[in-house]
Amino acid sequence: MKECEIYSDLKIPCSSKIVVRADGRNFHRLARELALEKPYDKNFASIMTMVGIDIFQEFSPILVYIFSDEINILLGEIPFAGRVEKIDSVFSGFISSSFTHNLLMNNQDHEQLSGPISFDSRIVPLSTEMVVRYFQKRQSAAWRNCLNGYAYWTLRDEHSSQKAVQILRKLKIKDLNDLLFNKGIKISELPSWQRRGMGIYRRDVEVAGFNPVEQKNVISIRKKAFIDWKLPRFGSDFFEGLEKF
Ligand SMILES: Nc1nc2c(ncn2[C@@H]2O[C@H](COP(=O)(O)OP(=O)(O)OP(=O)(O)O)[C@@H](O)[C@H]2O)c(=O)[nH]1
Ligand SMILES: [Mg+2]
Repeated sequence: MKECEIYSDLKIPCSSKIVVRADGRNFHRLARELALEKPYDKNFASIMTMVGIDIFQEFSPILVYIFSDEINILLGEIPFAGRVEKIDSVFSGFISSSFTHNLLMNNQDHEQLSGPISFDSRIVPLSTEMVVRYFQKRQSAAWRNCLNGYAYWTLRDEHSSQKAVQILRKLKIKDLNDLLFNKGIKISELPSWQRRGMGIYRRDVEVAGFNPVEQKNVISIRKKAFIDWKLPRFGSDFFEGLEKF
């Protein structure tokens, strides 16, 4: 029956980088089950970054970019000989499992969960020039998500969820800003990770060690995966500074 596995030979085009983008399935429900803080829950965001660290250790990507329940993984070296089905299935499986593992390790009561947690996954092949534009777009989505999230929960003080969504649809960015400002929320003063998302990438860190020959403590510089909670706005300079880009 091998001949029926018609997608198994599907491969990523040569000479492109790829982003694997994963998204939590039905996390609206999961947020309710875990009683996450609205619109942003730091503990949930932290668990998402732990998934990012697991991805870093397993697949050595250039960058992992996270906001809400979305994880973007920029890979320079394409794994599994570029086989699309293999990459998509392994990444979504790995991420679902890592998320559940980290959630439970962080004292989350598993009885709160109504069932298994899953992430979907898709592959986006990109030329090097398109990478910056791709991540700028995702960061704009993070910003929109932030505005909408605060505006939605502000409207929910007075309206049903259906009505709040209906009002939200009609509001332009300026109206959203005004709505939040009138409620005393200064959107530009919200934590950076809520407005711009979180990044994980390798950078130089100082590591303390002991030199047995010279019998003294030494500080050396190592590249280590680092969680950036205060990302800048994405631009070429950020990507040119990344290892392996
Ligand atoms: N309360 C709370 N909810 C969050 C947080 N981060 C993500 N979410 C929830 O996750 C959802 C993510 O949006 P979507 O991916 O569009 O919705 P989804 O329910 O996961 O639906 P599918 O991805 O289509 O399966 C948001 O609508 C929120 O309900 C958080 O920090 N706090
Ligand atoms: Mg989702």
